[in-house]
Amino acid sequence: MYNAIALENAYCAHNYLPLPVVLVEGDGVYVWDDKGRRYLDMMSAYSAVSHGHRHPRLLQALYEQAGKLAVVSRAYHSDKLGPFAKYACELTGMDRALPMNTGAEAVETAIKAARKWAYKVKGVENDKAEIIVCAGNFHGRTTTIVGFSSEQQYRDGFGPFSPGFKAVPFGDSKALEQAITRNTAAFLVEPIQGEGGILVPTPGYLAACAEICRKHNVLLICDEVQTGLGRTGKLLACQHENVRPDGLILGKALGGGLLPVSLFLARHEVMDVFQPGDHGSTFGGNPLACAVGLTALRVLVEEQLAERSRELGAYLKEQLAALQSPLIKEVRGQGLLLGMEFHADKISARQVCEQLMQNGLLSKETHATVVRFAPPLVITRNQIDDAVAIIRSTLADLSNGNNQATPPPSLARRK
Ligand code: IF1
Repeated sequence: MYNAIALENAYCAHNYLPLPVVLVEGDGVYVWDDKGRRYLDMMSAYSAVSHGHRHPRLLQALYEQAGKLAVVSRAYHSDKLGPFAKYACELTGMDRALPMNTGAEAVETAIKAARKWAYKVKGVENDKAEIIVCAGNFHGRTTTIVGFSSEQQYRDGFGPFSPGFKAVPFGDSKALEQAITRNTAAFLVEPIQGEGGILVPTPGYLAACAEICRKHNVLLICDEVQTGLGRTGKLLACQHENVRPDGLILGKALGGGLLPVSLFLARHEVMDVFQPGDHGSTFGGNPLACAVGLTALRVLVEEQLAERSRELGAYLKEQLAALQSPLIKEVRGQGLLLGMEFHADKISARQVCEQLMQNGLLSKETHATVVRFAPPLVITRNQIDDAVAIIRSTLADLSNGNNQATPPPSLARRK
């Protein structure tokens, strides 16, 4: 048997530092490693697996469409794109959708739409359009996007960067208003900053931003790649604030945990700036992606995953907040997008993740001090209780200086 980790290390770029576990199978909220050990997946591939691993309806949609027609390019129509775009627009209250594959591509699409809208509709002088973003943002890894990141590592060595972006502090609507000029095309924001450390702004922030944008004829574009599709307890996180943005970016869970599927959605006035030939993608909107994406949206609605996320997220947050470990600084988040921040002088988030893994629970740190808990939205209350029990005993062991805890027997067995 080959050594999977050694092979990756030998033949893959070293742009990640994965936890030392080799996953071979998944089902619902569980994944299994190559030794038959089961883990509770409390990361869900950064929210891409909100429906759980190998959801039967999504698998059926995938198999059926793959057996019929998968990729044709946008040089032709297909019978699957229209129904997917229609349902996505109806659910989100947007007028039109532009299909792409990854989140970063949909963010790039939003940037192009905002700039072209600024020139063609708002009347901004050519090449002067500005987009305001937030400090601590995460919108992807393309050269344009990392150019407006405030994270040094994401930028270092990758310049020169695209001009036309300006950062304001996240959570400060006055700073947004002050930064707006007559050249401002759009404000691009995550309703909750994920990579930023699961940062939830004070209530009223997004609504205030929406008001300011409307007043100054600036587009509000919400990046809901991570917060969207039920993750925070509503279909969209901006719905917590009754905000309807001018542009909306979806990805991750839109692919049902099976494929990369993303959308940029917008109002007519914004999307209508695109003419044939302005933008596109070989794979964006392919029939296979559309069949899976449409089913992902339907399952989300029919299985009431947003409601589950709201109820079970509140329950999980309450349980985590009650842990009272001296290592914990704060528990925060909304719905099933939660972060646990640790005291930097006591322990690193990476150490916590390594020990959680030993004990049968997978998570991932963000920055040095925050561990995220974002399980598939299909998780049950009992499974949340299991997760909390593992987290409790792991933290107890870590604060006693014992980091060789044995896994609870129920999680050590084979499926
Ligand atoms: C990585 C974080 C999560 C995103 C938002 C766009 C994208 C993302 C709000 C781009 C992607 C990812 C990518 C992944 C890690 C990850 C992440 F830790 F960086 F912040 F989820 F929490 N907008 N997020 O969160 O989407 O092009 O990747 O499909 O390692 O880069 P993508």
